[in-house]
Amino acid sequence: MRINDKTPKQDGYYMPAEWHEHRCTYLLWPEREDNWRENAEPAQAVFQQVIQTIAKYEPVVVGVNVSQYAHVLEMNMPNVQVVELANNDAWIRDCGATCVINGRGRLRGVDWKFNAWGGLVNGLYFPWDQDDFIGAKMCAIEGIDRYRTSDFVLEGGSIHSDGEGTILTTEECLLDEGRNPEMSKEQIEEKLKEYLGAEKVLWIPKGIYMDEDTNGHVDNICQFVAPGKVVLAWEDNEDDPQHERSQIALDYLESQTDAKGRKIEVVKIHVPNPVTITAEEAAHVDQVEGTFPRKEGDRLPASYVNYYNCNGAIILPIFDDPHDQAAIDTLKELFPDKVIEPIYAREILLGGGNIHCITQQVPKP
Ligand code: KQY
Repeated sequence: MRINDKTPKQDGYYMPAEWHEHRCTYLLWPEREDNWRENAEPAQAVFQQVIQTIAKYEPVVVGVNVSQYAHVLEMNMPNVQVVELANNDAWIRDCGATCVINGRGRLRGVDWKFNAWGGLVNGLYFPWDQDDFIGAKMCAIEGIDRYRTSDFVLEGGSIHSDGEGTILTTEECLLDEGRNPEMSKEQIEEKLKEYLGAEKVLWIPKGIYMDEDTNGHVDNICQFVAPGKVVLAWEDNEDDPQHERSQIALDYLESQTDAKGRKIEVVKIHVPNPVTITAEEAAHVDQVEGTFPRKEGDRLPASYVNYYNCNGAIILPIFDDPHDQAAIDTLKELFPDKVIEPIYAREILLGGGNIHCITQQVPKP
């Protein structure tokens, strides 16, 4: 398939909202032992649950390194296609293509340059070469043309689109020195508008507390639920460092309008109580030079906002926490026509992200 020389905006393409109907969802299969404990087996069990849950609602494509291919193929999961897709880790939200559509039933992919969340400045592992091919390979499998941003680093978890011209992101992530240090905020904003076919970018100052792996991706703190309406990860306790971050985001969002001039309505979803790594969990992750060690007591960036909005369902991470039910109830009110599918997702969180980070939608054009 072709690489396009212009930008999606110049060609009349834009990123639809996540609730736009999907053709399918992509995931990658986890296995690296310096990120996932106990040979990644506990994480694989939860990934399998996520895959099978999404597959009840839409087709799923799972990309697997050759070493795990037979294992995953033999699971024989209905509505799931298993493809060999070499990867460095399993975060396809970030290394996969962002699909864009036009108003005439066509689909293309944006293949962002990927540098493992900060390259040689503060990236999480080296090399990341296989991950950087995932966007191109997704486009090849889907048989769609792509746009490649060779001079611009971005991960899909750092953006959300309302499908009507507005993009959400965070300053903490996009202005971090590990991605595009030579570019100004205005130049970065211009890239987002060109490659996502958007008119306006809303810059939330900071992401979730301790989301250090991603430098504060927006998909852990805020997500559109409709044009002009978002959910925001919230913390009532003023003594918890999350409170100030959420309050700053709330003040910012309530002071803004979107691309169509609408005020932003904010629905709060309280975060779970602090989730920290146990000694047992820390002990069974391989310590490798060049990757961030997992240490007992480290706080994890737990948030319900990192849910995935697929056809007919919300795939929601839960944490066996007193706040789980409120998150379920709030999302049920926001999406009365969808099934809320809660999944106990601590094992994904231990790897540094959650359900939104491990999924990537291909919209139905
Ligand atoms: O949350 C994400 N989008 C990715 C997190 C990567 C963590 C690697 N340890």
